[in-house]
Amino acid sequence: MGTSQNRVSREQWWPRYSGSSDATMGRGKPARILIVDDHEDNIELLRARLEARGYCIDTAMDGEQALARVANTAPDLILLDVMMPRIDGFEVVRRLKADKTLPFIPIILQTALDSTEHKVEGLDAGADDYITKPINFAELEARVKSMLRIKALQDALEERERELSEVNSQLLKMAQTDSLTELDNRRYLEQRLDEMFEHSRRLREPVAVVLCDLDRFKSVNDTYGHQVGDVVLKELARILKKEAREIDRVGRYGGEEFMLLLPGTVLDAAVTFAERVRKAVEAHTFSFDGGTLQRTMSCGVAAWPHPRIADCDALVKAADDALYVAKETGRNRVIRFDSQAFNEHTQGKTDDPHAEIDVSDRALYPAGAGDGPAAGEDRGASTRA
Ligand code: GH3
Ligand code: MG
Ligand code: MG
Repeated sequence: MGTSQNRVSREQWWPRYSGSSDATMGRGKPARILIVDDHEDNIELLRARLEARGYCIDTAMDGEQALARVANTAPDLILLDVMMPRIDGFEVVRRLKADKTLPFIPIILQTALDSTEHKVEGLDAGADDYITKPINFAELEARVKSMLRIKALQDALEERERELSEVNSQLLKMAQTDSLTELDNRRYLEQRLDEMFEHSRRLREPVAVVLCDLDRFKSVNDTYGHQVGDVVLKELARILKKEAREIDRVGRYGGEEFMLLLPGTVLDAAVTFAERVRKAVEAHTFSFDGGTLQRTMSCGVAAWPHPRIADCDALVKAADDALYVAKETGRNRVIRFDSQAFNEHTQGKTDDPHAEIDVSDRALYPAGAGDGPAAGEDRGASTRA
């Protein structure tokens, strides 16, 4: 049977309040009350009574001063006179309640006007309660306490919301991140590629995918143990991240396979980039507790637009096919989809052996499509150095 064991009890996060004359409302420090009135006598009277009850009092002599005080330090409650020169109490309420940067501050209007009209206007303006002058102190104290209780609940609720939203963003981050390398995980990468591809298609901008796979990585595990294998993967992730631009996405696609998404990048530029990364890995000495080792990496590169790449899945498959050829033809190399080396190796193995490959601008940007690059424009120039 499910018991209350799993349930968060109210007391765990609803604030406790004693209902006594405790001016701290269970928060450990006295509540701060701002008294606003244009008559100093009224202020001093209220100040004396409330201070005697343990509240911490701040004062303002008009609406403008009141707004300035609140902007400086938000009080826990405001006792606000209605009739004041220039900015009256109603206007102060309106402005404070419209300010979304402020926490919830209960406002009790105090007015000499015992008319329903004024009460309604005050409450409509956003005041939380009102009290009529001449002030009955016992009643005022009860209303102050009641408002401070609501404030404590509201603050706890806001705090709880902040915590929940923090936890939510942590969870979201976890759902998108590979825990070992802290790179994007496969699901998130695929999501990003979908978006990137759609964006590229819309704007007729190129997009490239590089798939990388460590060579003979199994032997690292077999020789040095799985933990050292993990160290190598983490280190490789760091190298990839360092070589990539800010706008590129770098992720872990599978065990020792990594994927880079390069927006605005044509095939040539993506191959140059992959070659640079491959060299960086080859030159790197992986250090671990008790030794060092060297590794190489193979890469497959593909880019859109390409006559044989119709969609996102085809783009990934093209990069994967190229990676396969890189492995088959000796590892530690970058193979470009549709290159001579690729085609020689895959001849007779393609799904469509009659497919003619035309990589001219005409094929990539058919006449009438309108948005192809202008004559002489270097499509690679905008991509990477
Ligand atoms: P190839 O050059 O053909 O890619 O050879 P390889 O040994 O790298 O490839 P293979 O697919 O035979 O082995 C991949 C190895 O990667 C096997 C698997 O145990 C290891 N691996 C996958 N994920 C992890 C991981 O998170 N940590 C560690 N330490 N090893 C992993
Ligand atoms: Mg007045
Ligand atoms: Mg491998």
